[in-house]
Amino acid sequence: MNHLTEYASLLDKAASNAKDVAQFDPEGRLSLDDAYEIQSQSIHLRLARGERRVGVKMGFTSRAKMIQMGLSDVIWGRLTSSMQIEEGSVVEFSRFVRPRVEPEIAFVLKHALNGDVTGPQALAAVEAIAPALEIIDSRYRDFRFSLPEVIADNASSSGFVIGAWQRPSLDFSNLGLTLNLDGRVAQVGSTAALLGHPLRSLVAAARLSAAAGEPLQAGWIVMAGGATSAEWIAPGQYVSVEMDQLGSAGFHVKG
Ligand code: 0L1
Ligand code: MG
Repeated sequence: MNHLTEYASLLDKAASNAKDVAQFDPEGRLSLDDAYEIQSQSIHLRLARGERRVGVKMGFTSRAKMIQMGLSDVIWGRLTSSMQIEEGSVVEFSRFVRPRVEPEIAFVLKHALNGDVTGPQALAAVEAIAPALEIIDSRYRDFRFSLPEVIADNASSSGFVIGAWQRPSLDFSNLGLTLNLDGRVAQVGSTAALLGHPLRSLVAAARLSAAAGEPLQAGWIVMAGGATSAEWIAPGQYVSVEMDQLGSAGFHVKG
């Protein structure tokens, strides 16, 4: 077993058992290619247990966050079937290490999208859009990680909730939204926080997935990235996103 395979197994166990792990590359010496290889191998362990690949999540999609992290590009992770949480359902808090939530917009594709595409080409491949929530849950102790480590850890992705799908005919470039905890507004934002337009995040997803040899497929979901800062979640809470024109999505956290 080489060290990348060992790290993939370590992170897979941490996610499956909701048990945090020590950092293995705190100085960020691993290359980003190696970090994505660890991510890929850890997702293959899930697929080998019967999970299905259902799409892609985009991370660090706000310019401010990208600059803060010293990045010149967004990061991405892989979505599997067990990560999807039914809208309105109850989620056990114990399935996470130290979860946070962020409001997003989700796309579902009707056509594959492969490589460098324009915004209009990306839009033409979209079947529907929906308000969504991503649960991010770093598997590293004390929520401390380097850039290669967070990439290896599937960009902290742990779960996602999607509201009612709607045709992408409305202008979704700048929809106001709130992230609510027990009905109280915790964050206010706009879909414009996603690289200026959420479609840019989909274009980036098409480019990065194709470069990894896994082009976006018809039927896949793309979580376009956090539109506000993330909020910690706690047992007993009802967590929701309300988006102008698109509606809402939410879930309950069971203690
Ligand atoms: O933007 C993202 O979804 C990536 C989040 C990864 C870092 C974190 O755990 O905050
Ligand atoms: Mg996110």
